Amino acid sequence: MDVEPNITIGSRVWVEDSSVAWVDGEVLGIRDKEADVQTSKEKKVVVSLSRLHPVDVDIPEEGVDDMTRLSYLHEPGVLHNLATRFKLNNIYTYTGNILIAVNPFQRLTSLGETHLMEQYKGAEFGQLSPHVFAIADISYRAMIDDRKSNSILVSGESGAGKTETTKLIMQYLAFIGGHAFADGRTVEQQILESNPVLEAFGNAKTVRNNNSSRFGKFVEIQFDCHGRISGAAIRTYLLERSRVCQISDPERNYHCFYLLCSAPAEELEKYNLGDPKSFHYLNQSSCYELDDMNDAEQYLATRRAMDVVGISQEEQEAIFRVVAAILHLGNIDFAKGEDTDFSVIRDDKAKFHLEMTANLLMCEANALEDALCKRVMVTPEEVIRKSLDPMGATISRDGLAKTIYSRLFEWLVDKINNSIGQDSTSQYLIGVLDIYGFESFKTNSFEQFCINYTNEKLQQHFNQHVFKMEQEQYTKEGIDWSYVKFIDNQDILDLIEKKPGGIIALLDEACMFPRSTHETFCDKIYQSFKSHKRFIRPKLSRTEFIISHYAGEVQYQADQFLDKNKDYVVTEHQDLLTSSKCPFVMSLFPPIVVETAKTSKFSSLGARFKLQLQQLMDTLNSTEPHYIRCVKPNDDLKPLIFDNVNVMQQLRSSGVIEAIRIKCAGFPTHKTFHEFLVRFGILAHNKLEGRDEKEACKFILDKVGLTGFQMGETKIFLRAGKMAELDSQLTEVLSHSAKIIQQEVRRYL
Ligand code: AOV
Ligand code: MG
Repeated sequence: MDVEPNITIGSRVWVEDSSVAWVDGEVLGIRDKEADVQTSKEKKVVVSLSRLHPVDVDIPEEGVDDMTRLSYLHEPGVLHNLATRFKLNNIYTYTGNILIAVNPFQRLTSLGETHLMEQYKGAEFGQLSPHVFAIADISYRAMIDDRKSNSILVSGESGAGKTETTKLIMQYLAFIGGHAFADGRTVEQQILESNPVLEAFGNAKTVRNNNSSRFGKFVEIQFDCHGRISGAAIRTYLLERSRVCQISDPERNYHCFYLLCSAPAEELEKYNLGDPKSFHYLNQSSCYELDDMNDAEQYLATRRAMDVVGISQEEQEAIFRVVAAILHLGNIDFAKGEDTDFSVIRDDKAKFHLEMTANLLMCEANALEDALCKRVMVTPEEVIRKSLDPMGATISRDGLAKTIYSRLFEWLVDKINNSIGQDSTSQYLIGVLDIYGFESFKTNSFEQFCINYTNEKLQQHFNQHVFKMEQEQYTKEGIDWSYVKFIDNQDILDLIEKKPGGIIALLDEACMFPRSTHETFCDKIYQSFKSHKRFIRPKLSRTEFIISHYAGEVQYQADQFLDKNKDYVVTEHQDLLTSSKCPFVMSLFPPIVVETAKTSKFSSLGARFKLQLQQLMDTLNSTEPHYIRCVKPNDDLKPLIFDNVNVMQQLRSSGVIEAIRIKCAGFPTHKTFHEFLVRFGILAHNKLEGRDEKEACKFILDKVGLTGFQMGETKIFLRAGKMAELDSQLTEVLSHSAKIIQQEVRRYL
């Protein structure tokens, strides 16, 4: 990238193009600072020389498996390399030690995964083609060798393949750290089977992904001193609650609702379920079935997975009873009562669903009706019973559905954690992070705000790791390296999370003031961030705001921010469910101790989420991170299509291009003197006697005449491509007799 392009007549160049991002062409003529270029799209264009990039003519036809081997590191080079490899079904490519994974939207392994895992086990990094298994393997080796926790952070936009990638990592770790001869339910089986359970309840079809995770997940796999899996902890982040009662066409609600509607007949009878089209929470969208998912089979598979993770038959039954209850709950409609504005249950059909819901939740139908339609207000003077109008009752009903569902999800996560068990003696772990990618829709609410905030946090972690660590290392080793600038996003994080004064803090303030509305909240933030360069006030709206995120601008609609930020359960709902005769339902709503209810201040989802994120960052900071960047090749979710413009946008916004630039501007390969000697000592032809490690390394480098390296205090730093040069020399030298010499060198060391 820092190579000054040497462009002359006849040069092959990349030219920017609106439909394919970059198109290649040949320079026909040069005038001043402009060139005439004939593109391969049969077009003649005039382009400023500064906007042209030379085509890398040296790279093999099939591309290179590590971007740092490209001779020119510019956007078109990187994009072209990924596209070339994708066509050959090589979906994985390294950039140094970052793995880029392009979603193939089809199964590619022909040999079977176990065979593949065998190959990657203990293989030297970079020796085999890039793969998720290689990243999992180095994380595991690093944990064992350096006695340090590691983490693997998987990121990418919705549908890019994060969850599938995470499952491959978990599969590999279970393979390498599993108990090969153990019988029964092993820890690793439980860990793997937690995925289908959580997906059934936490994933749904969205416009971006048929199996979109609507929660974030950090799985901490614990190992004992022998490197065997000894426990695990699953932490989840912010499940999207609104989906339970509100979906847009052509999306779906959470999978579990459809699975249950496809359960065996006797179960449907028990729960009085049938056609999903008859339920309000499902029929707001016309999508019921998914091409690649058989709900009936999936229902049975989920039940089996629940068995494995230790959820008993009785518990499973109770869980699905609650799922059915939510469907019936959604069908309880309200109408205005005679002579009043107060609401009553609309008709016999709605009454039937009320009975069914009460039945399944094991509470009194009358009590349920009251909890939905009435509120008790306690003032210092008196207790007022207020009836809600039909609109208010509907909101109350949906609130109840969301509360029950989110408690159910939390219960599942707790149950799985308890049943897998934590190894409190474990010192090392590998954490795997699969969190929702950056989102920008037509309407963006509080959920998108939190999701994008998460991504800002992770981007900062990535920046700090890749860039700052790289620089710090150069400084520590005394390497001369001119400072390369990178985009820091601390200013966006300050805007969101600074205390006091950030958006989350101001939102909490607004939530505590009884008279605030989303308009007053917006006024406040417009005022506070008037001159913040990451904050934009849209011209035509008084209830929206724009944040200029690292990955692009997102316009947020603030109208539901206050409601969604309030984290409380309506007392009437709480009382209703605490008094359920079903021990399971009761356990979802343990009674609130009166004292804390009175004294507890307002609890905010934003603040809680911020704290959770901070804890996650603390955990990540104590580990050695590895990054996987997932890329979605097209928005049609189809195999074999590689949409250049779309991919380019993702590479830019994920910081991959920036990371490549930084890496290659410096010295991407680092080896300790010792590592270097073990690998290349043989190039010295047995002349290392009497030299210390550093001198020995220098001797070898001079001997082979290598340029583009620097000696640090403890390590050698090589420019991009230099390792390959050394390796080819090594291949030449390695002969039968050379092997004997190497043994001697080793003995000397
Ligand atoms: P995501 O986790 O990144 O989105 P997924 O991992 O769910 O995306 O992938 C989306 C779909 O792409 C999957 O359901 C598969 O059909 C396909 N897919 C992904 N990776 C592979 C692979 N390695 N091999 C074959 N097919 C794959 V979201 O959860 O929406 O941000 O919130
Ligand atoms: Mg996912």
